Amino acid sequence: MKKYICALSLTIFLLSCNSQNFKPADGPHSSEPPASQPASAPPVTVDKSTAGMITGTVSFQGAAPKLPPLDMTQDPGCPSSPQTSDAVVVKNGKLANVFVYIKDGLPQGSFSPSPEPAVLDQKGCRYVPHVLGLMVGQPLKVLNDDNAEHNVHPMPRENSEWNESQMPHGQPITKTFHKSEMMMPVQCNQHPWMKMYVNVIPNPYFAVSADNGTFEIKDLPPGEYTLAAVHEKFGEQTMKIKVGAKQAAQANFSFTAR
Ligand SMILES: [Cu+2]
Repeated sequence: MKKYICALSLTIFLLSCNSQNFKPADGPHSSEPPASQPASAPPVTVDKSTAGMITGTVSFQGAAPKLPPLDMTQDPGCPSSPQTSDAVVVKNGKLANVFVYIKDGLPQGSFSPSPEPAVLDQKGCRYVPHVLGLMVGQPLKVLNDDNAEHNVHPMPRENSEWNESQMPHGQPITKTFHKSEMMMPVQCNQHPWMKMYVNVIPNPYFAVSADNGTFEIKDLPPGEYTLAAVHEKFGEQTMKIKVGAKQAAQANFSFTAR
């Protein structure tokens, strides 16, 4: 962290906070993903000696909506006590499960996906994590830690739909998505309360806010970016942010109860 010059030297300017490009009432597909570069585009080389980062916190103003508890008693392989929903997670005024990503401003060219899979677990008959990001072409590995059978069913708009059952503690399912797509819902055909969102992004610059609302996007080339934050219930906000060489730029979002 020492190499990053901290907040005082930041140049951050907000031009369009609270823009609402994402309309959850119309379905989680309405956000436009960042533009994909053709696979043949020259790779972007990031100079780590000048790279910066963005850190921030997602806050929540007002009273968080009270969601009904999840009743999983239809399946003896699932928890028998009522479980809290992951759809809105607010603790101490901070909002978790917000997908934060660079929407615009990156250098032209392609970014290679990590060969390491992004992991989606099924644990206690819920998805862990509830919101996940991975790169176009990066494998997604789905695990089943439960004594219950699940049926993993992504419902993409841009990618190919699939739908596979997975036995209790069954073999992992590994898939790849070939096109950018925001907030792709994944549901379980066995358990109607199980739902999560996958974001398929053409670059590695994304994060999901933690339970304390924080996020971090590292190894960014210096530049001026459009940073977006999207939540399944509260929509999308964007802001302009400048990241200088070796700087840790700060970007804080705030969502409001509806
Ligand atoms: Cu299930």
